[in-house]
Amino acid sequence: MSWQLAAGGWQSGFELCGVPLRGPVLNGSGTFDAIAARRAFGDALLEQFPFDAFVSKTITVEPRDGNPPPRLWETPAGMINSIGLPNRGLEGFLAHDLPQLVELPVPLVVSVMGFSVDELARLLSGVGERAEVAMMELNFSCPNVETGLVMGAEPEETEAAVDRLRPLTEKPLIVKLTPNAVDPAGVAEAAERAGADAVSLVNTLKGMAFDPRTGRAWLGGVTGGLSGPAIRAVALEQVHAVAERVRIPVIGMGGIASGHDAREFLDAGAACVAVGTENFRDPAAGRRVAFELAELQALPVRD
Ligand code: RRO
Repeated sequence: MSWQLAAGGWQSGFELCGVPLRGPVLNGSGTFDAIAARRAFGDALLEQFPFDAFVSKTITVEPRDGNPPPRLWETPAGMINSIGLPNRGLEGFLAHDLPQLVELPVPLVVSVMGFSVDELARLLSGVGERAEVAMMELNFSCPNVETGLVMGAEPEETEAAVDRLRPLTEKPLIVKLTPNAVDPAGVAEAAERAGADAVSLVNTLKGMAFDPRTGRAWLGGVTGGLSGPAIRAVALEQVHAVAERVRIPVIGMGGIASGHDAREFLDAGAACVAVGTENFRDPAAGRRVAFELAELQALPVRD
């Protein structure tokens, strides 16, 4: 891959699933609210956008309020979230969020989750036909919704779901894998067999915390998903195992907070990386990781 600056400022030669990207650093879905960031930082956000492609928060067909509070718990080197997929639903996303997200200066990936394959089909058809959307991510891995894990936990279900969904859009399909499966690499192979264009991993590991004062579960949703540097070694092992078994690109994530961390994921076989929990601490983390990574690779990166 070549990283030269091209006319218009984009680096040429780097791509994911045929979509040209200026570099390999994405965000993990749901870890960076680009609409709120635009309100806070104005056009400076567009001038120095932290990621090379933007992945939306996961949307569902119907609007959702999400889980009751508290929704977060800080752990050593990480956090547990139990957000529970709050979103405006398909219609609300198309009417309200999409027009704002298309103003971002990078390709847009829309993340979707359904409680059935029929719901996923509606989401893929509804969002996939929009020219502004570069790729779709199927979130088969949310840890905080009762039935959310079913499709991504088993190779057979994954293959059946992707097989049915694949023909519904011409957009590249990324399947987001859960680390809470017995055999994530088997699930990745199944997704590839059914026509997925890429896999991304890891989503959060199932976790739990107890309120020291009451002895009861801290999170309103009782259990949650653990993320941050605490899970990096687990994520690296899973990315390595998956990359050995599939030919499609792997988007690696799990506790990336520096260029060095990102390079470990590339060394493990990832084609791209995503920054997640670190965005909450430093909204510019994606850009910093990209610069640090480029420095490590002794390659130029766009200002
Ligand atoms: O919204 C969430 O609670 C959530 C989602 Br959709 C996900 O994919 N991963 C996660 O840790 N939390």
